[in-house]
Amino acid sequence: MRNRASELGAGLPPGADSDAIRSVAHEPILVTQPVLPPLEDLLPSLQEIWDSKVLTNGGPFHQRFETALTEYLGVEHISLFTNCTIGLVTALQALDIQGEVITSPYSFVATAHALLWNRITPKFVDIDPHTLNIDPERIEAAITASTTAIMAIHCYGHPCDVEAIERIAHKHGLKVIYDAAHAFGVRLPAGNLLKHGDLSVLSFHATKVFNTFEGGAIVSPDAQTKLYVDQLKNFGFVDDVTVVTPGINGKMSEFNAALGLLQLKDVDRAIDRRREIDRRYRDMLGAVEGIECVGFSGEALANHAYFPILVRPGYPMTRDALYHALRDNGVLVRRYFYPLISSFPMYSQLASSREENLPVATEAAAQVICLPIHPALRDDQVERVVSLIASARRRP
Ligand code: T4K
Repeated sequence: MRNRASELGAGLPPGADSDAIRSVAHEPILVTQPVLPPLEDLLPSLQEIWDSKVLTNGGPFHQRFETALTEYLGVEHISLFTNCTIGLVTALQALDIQGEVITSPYSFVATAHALLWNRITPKFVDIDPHTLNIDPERIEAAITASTTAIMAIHCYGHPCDVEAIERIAHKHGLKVIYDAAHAFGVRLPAGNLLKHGDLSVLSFHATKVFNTFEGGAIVSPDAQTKLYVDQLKNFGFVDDVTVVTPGINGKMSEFNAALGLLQLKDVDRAIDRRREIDRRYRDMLGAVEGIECVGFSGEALANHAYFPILVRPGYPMTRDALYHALRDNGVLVRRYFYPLISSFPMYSQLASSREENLPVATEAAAQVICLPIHPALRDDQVERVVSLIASARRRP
């Protein structure tokens, strides 16, 4: 059997680089790693929770974290959630979305599952080849009498073409929900990304730029919508004897909120380190034939949540060969987002799931690899990843 690990690194000239790679060959490099505060910094908050015995249901940490987040994110109305997926399900309920919703197949499966959980039919449209976000030009042709909304994803934290999407939504009377799971801290040159659309939903999962272990939030445009979202995430209660809507339990606990409050202090530094890593990758991979870095380059407005590359036909190996070779060398890269959501069995029968409807997404899913990026990633590890990619040899 062919030794994939030896195919990478075999093309390196003898010397420091190849020696370094060989010496760290089995140190695993994770695609991401959560940022955590020093444990002792969290202990006073834990003590407060233990003393008060208020563990959940909108306690003091929940309220403080919610306020701190509105300030950090520059939005007025935010509702904390147990995770982004429940946030997406609730957002659809809050806007009373039914029928068909236009969305992208190039995302984490939770985006479309939130639709199915509401018995809404996803209508997949293709993506833009540069941003890998939903292509606004494809949306209009997919609108039918049953279409009620657009669910767009700021994939990898790269902003959607919000102006174009909202023009179409306005013209056709559609709601817009942004799956902003990847978009914490992303800024637009003008305005606030999270103020676009009817609702935006964030994720604070362990693998995200900003984490509360598990967690998420819905950004609402006004106090009335936030109030309804808050009722929906608390079983529909408005007071202890009145239930106005069939809500769910989407509440964030005091532990997660206390952690979030602390995490906010360091998130800018974490994003700055991600930006440095992004720049290093782009500088070094720019010269590698057949490797294309996705998204916008190290500009100050991005959060650098992911570092996706596309392995084009000009590269000496296929995407999957590179993926396995990197993993065999301890670089635990991931293929976000392969397979396409539209290919999973609960979606594949839909007419919009046909491959010929989704050529750009199909190609991206076949070529993408997300490289390791997180604040604890060292420069020598970035160099090792790049050296492995740059040293691949074409198979005879
Ligand atoms: N919408 C979009 C566009 C999303 O990407 C997601 C989630 C959602 C909605 C839903 O958000 P949440 O409901 O989760 O808030 C991960 C995450 O579980 C998922 O949150 C995320 N997107 C998705 C893209 O990736 P996996 O299966 O790749 O994670 P896992 O466990 O393999 O972790 C990846 C690496 O991270 C590991 O190699 C090691 C490291 N890791 C991970 C965890 C969980 C740690 O070091 N510590 C940890 O605790 O799904």
